[in-house]
Amino acid sequence: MKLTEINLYKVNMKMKNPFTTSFGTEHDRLFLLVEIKNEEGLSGWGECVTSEQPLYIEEFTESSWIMLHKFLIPLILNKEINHPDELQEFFKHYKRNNLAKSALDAAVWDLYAKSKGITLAEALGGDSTTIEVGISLGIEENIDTLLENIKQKTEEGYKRIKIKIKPGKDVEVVKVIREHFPDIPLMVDANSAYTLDDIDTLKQLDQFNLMMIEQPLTAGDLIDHAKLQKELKTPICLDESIHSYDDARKAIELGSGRIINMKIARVGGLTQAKKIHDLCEKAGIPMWCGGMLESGIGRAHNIAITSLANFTLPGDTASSSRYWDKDIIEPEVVAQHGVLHLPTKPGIGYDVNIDEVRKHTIEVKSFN
Ligand code: OSB
Ligand code: MG
Repeated sequence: MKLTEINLYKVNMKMKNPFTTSFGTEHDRLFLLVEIKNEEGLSGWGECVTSEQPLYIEEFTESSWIMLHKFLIPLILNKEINHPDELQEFFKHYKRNNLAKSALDAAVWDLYAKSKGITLAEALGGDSTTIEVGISLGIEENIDTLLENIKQKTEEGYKRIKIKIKPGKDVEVVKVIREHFPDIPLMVDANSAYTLDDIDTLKQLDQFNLMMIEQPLTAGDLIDHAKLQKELKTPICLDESIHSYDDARKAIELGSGRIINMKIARVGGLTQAKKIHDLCEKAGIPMWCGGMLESGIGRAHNIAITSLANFTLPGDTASSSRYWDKDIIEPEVVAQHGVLHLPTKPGIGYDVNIDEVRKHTIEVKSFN
């Protein structure tokens, strides 16, 4: 198929509630959408899940906007491709910028699946028809607010609760949660807020029967994560550390963690995500799909990849209503008792509500 038209949207959506991690608070999502059309007029969609500031990763919305229109889109516009994997060859000389690359990769995968009349999950080789979802809860000033959030989400049936931690809001917080909820599947995510100097604090977390501790140390610290894992009973899960197949291979070889959080965008798209999935499956490393506070478009891609066999742990792909008053896809994503049914229509399987997209769009660039 030929990629005859590409539209790049800069979008600002207001979140229902602010979300606080160890690196800051997000109130709104300023991100990008990509629409790619083929010669038959079919549209594939992808989401560039950047934030306004480079806090989670070095990319940010303005940097990806430039990366996409100045470098990446011209490489693929009007090119004939047979399969989305071919994008890797086009992009290979440009370093990193995985979130920007992933937006195009995801749109081409959606378009490819639609052109074949199959679901994105089928195109990726996934066979699950339902997936289990957990929920990620931000840091709260007031512990009672957090306890109330946990109670509510547990009652809604989410399959595991993840809370964000940072120095000073860790052991005590988890202790109080365990007093109220001794048995819920619980995990913590530090977003790189600690160093090996904090090992005593991190070791104290071992007493709370946590499913895992996500990304305690800095992204590049595979060696320090390996040292830490040797000292902890609780499995370490890597998020920010894994940007590529090679990162995953090295992390597994070093023993830097026992679980991997897959974020499609962080690894540069679905082609890479699938390769890393297959590697982890062979190595016996369980995975789950992480979230980046996506709109329904990014969420749909997350749901599709989670249908692959090695996604054995509940992911962060919660209902649209967790984040948005109104999502930009139809129907919206709805988890029932922590379970989502894979959509059955071709491609991402949800319709993009273009009026709703336009309502939130602050800038568009079109290429053909
Ligand atoms: O570390 O997984 C993370 C949100 C933004 C940036 C990083 C992370 C997160 C989340 C929320 O944990 C996941 C979600 O619900 O989309
Ligand atoms: Mg994380």
